[in-house]
Amino acid sequence: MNRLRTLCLQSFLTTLLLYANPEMAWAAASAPNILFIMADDLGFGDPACYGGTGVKTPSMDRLAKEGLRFTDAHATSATCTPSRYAFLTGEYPWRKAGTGVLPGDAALVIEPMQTTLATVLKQVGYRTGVVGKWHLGLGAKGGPDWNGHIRPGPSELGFDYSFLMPATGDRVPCVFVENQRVVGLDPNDPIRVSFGAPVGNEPTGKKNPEFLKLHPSHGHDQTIINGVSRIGYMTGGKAALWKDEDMADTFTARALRFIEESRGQRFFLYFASHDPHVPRLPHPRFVGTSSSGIRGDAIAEFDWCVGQLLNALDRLGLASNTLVVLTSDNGPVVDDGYRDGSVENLNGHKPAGYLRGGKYSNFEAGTRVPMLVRWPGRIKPGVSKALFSQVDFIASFAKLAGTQIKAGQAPDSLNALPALLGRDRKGRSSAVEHASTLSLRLGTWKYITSSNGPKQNTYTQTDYGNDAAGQIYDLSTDPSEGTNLVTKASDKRTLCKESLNKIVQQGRMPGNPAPRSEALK
Ligand code: NG6
Ligand code: CA
Repeated sequence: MNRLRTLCLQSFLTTLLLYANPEMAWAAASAPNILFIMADDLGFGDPACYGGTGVKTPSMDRLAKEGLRFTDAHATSATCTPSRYAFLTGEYPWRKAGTGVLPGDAALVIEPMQTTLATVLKQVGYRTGVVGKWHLGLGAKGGPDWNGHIRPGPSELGFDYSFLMPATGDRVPCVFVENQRVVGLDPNDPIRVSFGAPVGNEPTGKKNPEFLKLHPSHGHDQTIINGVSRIGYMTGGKAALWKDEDMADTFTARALRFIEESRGQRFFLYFASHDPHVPRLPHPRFVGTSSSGIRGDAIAEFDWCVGQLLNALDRLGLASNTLVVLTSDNGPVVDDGYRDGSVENLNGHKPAGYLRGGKYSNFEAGTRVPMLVRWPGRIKPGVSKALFSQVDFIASFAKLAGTQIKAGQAPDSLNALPALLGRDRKGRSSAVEHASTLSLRLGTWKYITSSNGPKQNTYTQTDYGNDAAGQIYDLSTDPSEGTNLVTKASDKRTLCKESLNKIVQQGRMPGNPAPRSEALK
């Protein structure tokens, strides 16, 4: 009897707490697991289901067949760090200083107080994990302590589990960090990292090209690790160094373990592949499998990882209750600093498809990326032309999980769940694109603010999309941004300019609630 009374009291108190403190709420009963797969530099034209001819992508094609294939989905930015910052925080990265492409020893750019996708989902009971490329910095001001417990990091941002490549494959340190400690570190061989003066006596690409199995085409000539010279200097940590060729297998194994161990608990897994970013060193079993050189082989490796994850969902009976999203952090690049034959071997494959530009570019291919969304029984398979921005995932997933974001947080994120689920085929009315300058998409119009930068990147051969006079394109008739209508469509230009100025000045996306502090004024 006493036990019964205690139980009743407990459940009464829990109910009371849930009402009094929304942070103790649980996800809506219908909320699915979320498997979020982010490729690195995968282009709009790369997957076969987007018209790519250079590599077979059966797993991505499967997602396209079983889910929604978006044709106008965007990363916020044309490079990695800003794009991932926006994806996790719901804030356009150009609002915050220090969110450009980070060196490998940068401090964490997201404040531990900031709301993130992981904190939102964790607070309603999701088990949250991140596996793969991070590139958002680690540790407090001054950078991470590679030889200790690295704090703050993913756990301070709401992730229960993390297994990271700290920055990029072409930047030191070349070690994995699991739950904020370097994996396999020998305390007698401490790690030192520098992006300024050299540290240690390790060979460098500049001085010792004879040790290289992959040669740089530009930059990337500092410490040599696994026969590849990188950006930055590193010494120590010999036992912990990764082998690039095994990276995809390592990430996949960790991701599968995370999914298996989450059984019975709702999960959010952010799987951030390194493929097909440079240096491209896929496992030997993928080398030569594509018809577009090593870049195609790296995409084949990525597609294999996707297949492993989808198979695991099937095997564990989780597929119908898991929302799968697959996208990329920015547009494609072919020569991004190593002489790996990618340019010579493209064989007619067009990484950006019919779009103009690529990674780093203000043109559409800078930010418009593949996006596949699958939730069996809940999303009708097909193609969606909805304009979508990755900055909207946080508000959309909050809605999906039946929770709310605190006022003032995720200021640029709008609930785009109806678009993700295929019920809204128009999507956003406007979205900001970010490369060397800001652009605005207003429906099918594309406005690029005037910018004096170079026209073309001499190494990557990408059109940057800089023009001092400003640019406006009508994508409904000119999807490849060939005809600048800056003089002819000056009314549209003015409209776009005013809309963009408003978004910039207001500090949040119009339609989003004012920050709490502002609302109280
Ligand atoms: C550039 C690197 C490029 C790549 C990029 C970041 C050079 C010459 N180029 O600075 O190789 O690492 O940064 O890519 O060093 S991203 O996908 O992480 O944004
Ligand atoms: Ca990238």
